[in-house]
Amino acid sequence: MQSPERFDADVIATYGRHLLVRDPAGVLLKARPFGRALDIVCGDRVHCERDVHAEVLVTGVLPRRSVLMRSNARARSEPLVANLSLAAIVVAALPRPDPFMIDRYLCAAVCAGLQAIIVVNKADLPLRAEDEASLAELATLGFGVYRVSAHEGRGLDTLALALAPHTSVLLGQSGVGKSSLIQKLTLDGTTALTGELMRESEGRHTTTASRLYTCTGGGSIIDSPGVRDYAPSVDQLQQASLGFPEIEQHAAQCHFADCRHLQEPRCAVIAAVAAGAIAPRRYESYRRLRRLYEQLHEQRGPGARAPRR
Ligand SMILES: Nc1nc2c(ncn2[C@@H]2O[C@H](COP(=O)(O)OP(=O)(O)OP(=O)(O)O)[C@@H](O)[C@H]2O)c(=O)[nH]1
Ligand SMILES: [Mg+2]
Ligand SMILES: [Zn+2]
Repeated sequence: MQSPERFDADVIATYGRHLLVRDPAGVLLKARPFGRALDIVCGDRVHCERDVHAEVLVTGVLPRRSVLMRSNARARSEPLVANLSLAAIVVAALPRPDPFMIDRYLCAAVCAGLQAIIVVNKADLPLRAEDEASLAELATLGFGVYRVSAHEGRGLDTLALALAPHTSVLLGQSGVGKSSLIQKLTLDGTTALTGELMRESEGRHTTTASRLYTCTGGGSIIDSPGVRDYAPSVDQLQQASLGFPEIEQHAAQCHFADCRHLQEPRCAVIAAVAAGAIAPRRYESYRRLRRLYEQLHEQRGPGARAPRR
């Protein structure tokens, strides 16, 4: 019998058990996983086999360089997208930004070893003063803030330059304009707002599955479905700082090695907040994420308590 044709491919999109992969010649092929155990996400690189019926089967996932994860409703970690180097958190004047969600995305990105930036889309609409203030805090911490407008084309060249060296993912609430940006930044994103990964919701198109596109200015970018809420994976968060760079900076000076920076005596983080070196809103965000982190650990049941360090 003729041996099957074997090749490695990039996963462009997944819809349940249906996969879209790109072969070495750049051809998009429908594929399906061979076996139940494979957990495949957009951005994965996979081993493929074309069987006698010319069907493409994915037989294995190559080791991931990076993976962005989330906690699901049962507090288990789930991969969202793989092999990326940058996470772009998209916000807009409307729907109003949720600074705590932005912080959770930033923490997850930092802990996954990714570079993280904020993209403020709809620059044609004014942001509220308090939203400007939280963006200014993030800029101070070193996160790049890019002001763009998919509608007016403003800031897109600068953003394209920042994305060029990377495989990135656009993350953020539904309606901030992720797919609109993909349409402007990519060669193949013309269908991002109308394609098969869309669903009509409240009279507009909303993305239902992640998909990888090729940027006009270099690099690749993943469009992802908007979420109401995002919980990072508890397995991935760094235990001392949960991924907050300014907490990380002070945590080493805390009296207790396993300090949670909540009410422990001689906590350097609490002292830094009191001294004005850590923004109170960011510290509040840290406390909320710490509570969520411990709650997710508890949810996993006895024997799976939050490790103190
Ligand atoms: N004013 C303004 N509106 C914009 C801009 N970019 C996108 N929009 C509008 O914002 C709405 C949502 O855009 P989408 O691109 O579908 O948003 P999304 O983030 O992909 O949403 P989901 O797929 O549901 O997560 C649409 O009505 C767009 O026309 C912009 O730069 N300015
Ligand atoms: Mg979309
Ligand atoms: Zn502390």
